[in-house]
Amino acid sequence: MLSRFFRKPEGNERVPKGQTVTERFPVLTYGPVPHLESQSVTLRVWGACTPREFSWDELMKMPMSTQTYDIHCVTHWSKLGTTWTGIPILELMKQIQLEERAKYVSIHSFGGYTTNLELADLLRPENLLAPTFEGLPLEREHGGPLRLVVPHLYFWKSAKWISGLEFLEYESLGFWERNGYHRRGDPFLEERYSDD
Ligand SMILES: Nc1nc2c(c(=O)[nH]1)N[C@H]1C(S)=C(S)[C@@H](COP(=O)(O)O)O[C@H]1N2
Ligand SMILES: [Mo]
Repeated sequence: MLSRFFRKPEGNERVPKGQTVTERFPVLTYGPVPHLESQSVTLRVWGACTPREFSWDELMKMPMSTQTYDIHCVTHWSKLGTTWTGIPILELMKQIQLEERAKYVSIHSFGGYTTNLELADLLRPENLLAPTFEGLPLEREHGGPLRLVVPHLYFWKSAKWISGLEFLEYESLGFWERNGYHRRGDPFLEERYSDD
């Protein structure tokens, strides 16, 4: 009987409209999967900030946090209770001098994928640069050695094989956003596609 009080919320309270829960972890990648040695992975920041490049070793020395959350893909699957370990974006940002005009960010990946975020959507405590999924090194297909995780937006915003953050004064659309996806992509508002 106790379980009645301690049970997790029912799936439906957590699953946005139009989504179906999957136990699997589908791979969605446009184009080839890059082969990257961890040591060759760096994170470059530029644009409306003091430019700098973080080495893999510098990144791995930053404070890490483990967080569990639901992820929602625009292709209608949701996966509940995924656990990621990584550098909180807010920790990384302590080492980045932003200019006041920075209002948007373009996320860049090895291989050329890009996606865009408003600064406020990047600067959330749950967002991670994650090398670890469910306690194991993140698989290459899922973005290993390092990917962004922005769980409050559709999963296309969570750039795999992240290589850089370009801070911008004006919004610049990323790969899927230029190809018809919504500029922001909140799954609970069903912001799947752009209207124009
Ligand atoms: N670099 C890169 N990141 C990417 C993608 C991609 O094609 N390239 N696909 C996006 C899309 S559309 C989704 S739904 C998720 C899928 O992540 P997964 O393959 O780990 O499920 O990654 C996102 N990040
Ligand atoms: Mo996607």
